[in-house]
Amino acid sequence: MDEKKGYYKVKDLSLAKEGKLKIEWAESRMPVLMALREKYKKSKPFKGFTIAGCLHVTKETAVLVKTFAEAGAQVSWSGCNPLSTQDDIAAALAADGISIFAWHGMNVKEFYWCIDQTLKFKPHLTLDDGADLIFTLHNKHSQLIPNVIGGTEETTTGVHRLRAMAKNGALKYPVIAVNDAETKWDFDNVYGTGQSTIDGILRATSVLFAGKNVVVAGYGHCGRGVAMRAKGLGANVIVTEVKPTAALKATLEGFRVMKMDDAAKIGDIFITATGVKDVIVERHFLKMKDGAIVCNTGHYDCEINIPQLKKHARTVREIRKDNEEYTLKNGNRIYLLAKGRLVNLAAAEGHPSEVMDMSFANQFMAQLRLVELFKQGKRLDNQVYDIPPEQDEYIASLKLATMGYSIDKLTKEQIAYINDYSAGT
Ligand code: 3DD
Repeated sequence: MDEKKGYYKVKDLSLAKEGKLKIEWAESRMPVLMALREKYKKSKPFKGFTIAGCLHVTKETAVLVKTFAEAGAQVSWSGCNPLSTQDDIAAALAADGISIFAWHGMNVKEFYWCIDQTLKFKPHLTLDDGADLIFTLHNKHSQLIPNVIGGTEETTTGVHRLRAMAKNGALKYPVIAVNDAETKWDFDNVYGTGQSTIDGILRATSVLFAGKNVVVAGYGHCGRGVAMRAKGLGANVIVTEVKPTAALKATLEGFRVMKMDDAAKIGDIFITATGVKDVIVERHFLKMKDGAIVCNTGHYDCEINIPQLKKHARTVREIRKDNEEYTLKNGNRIYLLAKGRLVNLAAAEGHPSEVMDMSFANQFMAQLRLVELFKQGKRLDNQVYDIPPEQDEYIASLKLATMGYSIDKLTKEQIAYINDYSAGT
């Protein structure tokens, strides 16, 4: 094992061997990102640049980190959720000389300590999933901002936060919204979240989904994926929403739609995917059936009001890994998974490698664009930018090719027809 003396903090370096194997497994299923690694490992465009990242430490993230390092970057890294770090992966990255500060089960103080350590490397680039790093940089280490040429943001919640910062003129460097790339949100958020959320619930409960009333709060890209996969397992899916168009889409997909106040009485498994706080609160807990399972797959742990659940609990015990049994004063038991944090990453391994392949190809190309602009003496404004559509097409084409698919091409005549507005009936 190539243990370089570096500055890092992980739970147990002896897990590195196991983590290394999992990373190789992920590399074998991330052909687009590996093609980018192959393309840039000689020219090393990131040489001389430091990237500070704050994103779930999973086997897929490790492939991205190693790709940045192979492309010449110095990388410092922390996890973006106290419960999502895979300790064997963190150990493997540390053993590879990456300055990583992450372990499973850290408290909030330790979480921000880890972010602070990554900033000691004075990054030129930041990479966020939920905007905690960029927010900490702006509010606690603003003296480092002149050194930063730009950043990227992985998730919906983070992009919302950054667009609000930019609108208030508070954003001090340009950020590219990787989340908003079609080859990210329409695949990672839908198919990734759909499968990994079910994965997390099954690992924490091993319950039968068929025949169960599964209540999905939020019918955005993530909720849509979860509802689709729960239905595939034979569940009766109920959707709750606040957005009329989203609720309407759910009804046309054949899902029942109702208020949480009504769903609380009949639900067997509750999954929040809204990005909003207080989706399930005390009045809902008090209506729930004995044995109801409650979990969240949104980025932050604010969607289920846990203090209110605790307030009504007579006893709490961990009945199995990532599964706490709250016995309420009314005698009913409610099972909270992964302490209300995102169940797909806290109780499982997050999205499958195949779908993170495209999300992280977008991350790599967005960071490369920032570096290339810098080298040309250009700098974007302090705004949040979308991924260019041609990048989406490029990544989707690469992905299709690695899957062995080929597609048709528009002829010159068809292109002319599309551009010829005069052609009518
Ligand atoms: N996210 C889900 N699965 C992940 C994995 N296997 N590795 C790293 C991050 C992972 C979170 C992303 O889906 C992110 O895009 C989000 O939170 O939206």
